[in-house]
Amino acid sequence: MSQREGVGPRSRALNEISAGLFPGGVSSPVRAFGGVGGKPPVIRRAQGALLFDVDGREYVDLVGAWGPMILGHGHPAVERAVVARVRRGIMTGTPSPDEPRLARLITRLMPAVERMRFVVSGTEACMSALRLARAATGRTKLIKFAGCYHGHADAFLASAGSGALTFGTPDSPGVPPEVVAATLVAPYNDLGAVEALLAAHPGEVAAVFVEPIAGNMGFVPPEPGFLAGLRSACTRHGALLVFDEVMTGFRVHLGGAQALYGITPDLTTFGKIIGGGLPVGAYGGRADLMARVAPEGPVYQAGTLAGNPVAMTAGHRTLRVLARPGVFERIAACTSELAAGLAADGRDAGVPIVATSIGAMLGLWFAAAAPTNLVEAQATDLARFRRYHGAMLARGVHLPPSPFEAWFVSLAHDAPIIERIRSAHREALRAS
Ligand code: HOZ
Repeated sequence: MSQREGVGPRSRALNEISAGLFPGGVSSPVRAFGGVGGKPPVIRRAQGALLFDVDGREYVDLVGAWGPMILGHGHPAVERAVVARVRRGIMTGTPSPDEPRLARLITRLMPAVERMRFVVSGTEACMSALRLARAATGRTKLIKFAGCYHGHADAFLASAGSGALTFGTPDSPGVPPEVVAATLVAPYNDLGAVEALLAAHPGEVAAVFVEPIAGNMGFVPPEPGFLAGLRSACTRHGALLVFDEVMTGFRVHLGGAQALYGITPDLTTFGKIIGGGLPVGAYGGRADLMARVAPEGPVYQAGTLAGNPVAMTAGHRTLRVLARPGVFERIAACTSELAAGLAADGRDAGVPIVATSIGAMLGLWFAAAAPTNLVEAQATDLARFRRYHGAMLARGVHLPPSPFEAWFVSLAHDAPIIERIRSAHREALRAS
């Protein structure tokens, strides 16, 4: 694989045009490469595990559109279903058969989600779940974890992960202090801190929101007992437990993190995979809670493009393929083989690396030990990750442009693709 510094001339020219039109030249902050330096390649086409930029350069993709593309780009079954659905109308703003078809599949794979509401993004899903939790409990406060990201609604922009963390603005200007005053923040994996907050605010906490496997401060799994402890603390204190499975849903296990760890949350939020790459989100859970949502109940929430039938179709077909016998297992096996290979290459090169995975979600840290919370994640060798990212891109591997994002593997990542990643990795370790 040839090594190239920086992006090609067409990407550079388009980045310049976009810089004049969009803040940071992008539609979502992390994509600007501010977290790693340099400029992003402008992608023209995607197929399988590969991306092709406007300069004709090819990259192995480990971003997967930040999660949705678990079958790879352009999976034929998804593509066929989407094209057929587009021919019958893109959006009607009416009930369609596509919504219950996807919802029934989700409830089958995740039985704790008895009823749900489709929205258009993960941000909307979390924002709506919070409103419902507050209405159902008659309480205002919420507990979240430092480095977890639940979208960019005001209440969640306290110690937020993802782009907010990458760009050093985990608490955004423009959020009224009184709004985030109701947001209590605990360190991830620290059950004692959650118990202390619940005890200090008796009868005031509506919900505990958690990424059951954190992916927005980098990949940080829960320690044994943490999620079970949250479940029992919430039950004892009358707070709702909300699993944000926007990233983990159908990626760490076919039944999400809740099936993997055997925990039943009161509410779950979704995005990414359930839209197969088209804009979607959803929140759902206990039937008695969902009955409070308008028009059945008084908790208002609505959306012109909600339940878009093309997105419903893409999500349904993606989940159908994923649920075929052996498919999920194959992606998970490939992901753990990749993680083990990256770690072994690190050992051989004498570079302290932690590379681990759960299901089809992977994380790599330049550190001697895996971080268990945000403080430890920030103490890893971030400067080395930045150099490594550039070296991998130059060798044709497209990684998330931030140390604080998880990596996503797909069904299209086969043995030759894995070897391509590892060969670039071995060189990049030496070069960075
Ligand atoms: N915040 C998402 C990743 N954790 C999306 C990033 C993007 O699309 O730029």
